[in-house]
Amino acid sequence: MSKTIFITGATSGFGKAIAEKFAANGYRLIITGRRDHRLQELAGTLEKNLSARVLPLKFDVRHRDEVKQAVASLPDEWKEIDILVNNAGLASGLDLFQDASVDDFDLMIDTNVKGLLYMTKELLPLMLQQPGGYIFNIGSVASKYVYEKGHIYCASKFAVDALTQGMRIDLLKKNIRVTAIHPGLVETEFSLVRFKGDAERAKKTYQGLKPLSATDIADVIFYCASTPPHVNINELVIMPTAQASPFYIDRN
Ligand code: NDP
Ligand code: 8X3
Repeated sequence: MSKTIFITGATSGFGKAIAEKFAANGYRLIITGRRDHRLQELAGTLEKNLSARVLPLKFDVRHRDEVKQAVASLPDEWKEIDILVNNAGLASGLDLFQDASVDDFDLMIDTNVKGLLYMTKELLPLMLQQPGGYIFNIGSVASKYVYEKGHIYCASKFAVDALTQGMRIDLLKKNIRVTAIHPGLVETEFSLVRFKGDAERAKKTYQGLKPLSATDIADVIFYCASTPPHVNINELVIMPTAQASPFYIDRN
């Protein structure tokens, strides 16, 4: 039977590209996010163009009852999950700590940390029913470096890094692989969300350099998932060639 990948945040960016990559390689997909029309559209395209089997599930990872309900709603033939990609996440605002909004703090912690926890806790019992599961957690260079105005976003992604290590340790005897992917500048809707719809400001983030694409990240995740079962890539930090760290970027 085909393997099944469960992807959070598949309506855009990395999640969508991961769905396309794995669908093209014969995986069954469970795609999730809050924007149902995008989920339906992606499912339709992948079914039509790639004959993929796709189950769209609309829910908000911040809401524990929604996560619980989504997992409980899985039909029996969709309960064998091979890969979970904890990708849903966001930055909201880029302001000095003293000027930043507490609502933004809540949004980032609730999505990037608590959402990942709820999702993993709810899906693990299913994944543990068969050997060889794989969890990908999407961190960031913000898991590795703290930059000006990054405070809570960086803290939430440092937490993703710590949780990835903690899961790998605690799941050691369960034959589950756990990998953190830490990308640098990737052009998606990320900056549009961070700057709350200010497209001009979002565009400037990527000006003067060739950023990574969501497809680059999907390719890396597919590579990790394709390694033999005894290989666990603990983490990967991936930046565009024009970026050495959040502080050193070659813009021409
Ligand atoms: P996008 O904004 O393009 O995609 C984010 C995805 O997350 C969307 O599908 C969105 O779906 C989903 N999402 C956000 N909040 C929720 C929620 N509460 N419940 C369910 N789904 C949610 O950004 P990216 O693809 O770039 O971001 C994906 C991940 O990569 C994030 O964790 C981000 O922090 C991380 N990252 C991004 C980098 C970049 O430069 N782009 C670099 C490093 C890490 P919907 O709105 O439909 O719910
Ligand atoms: C997104 C990349 O550099 O804005 O996680 O933190 S960065």
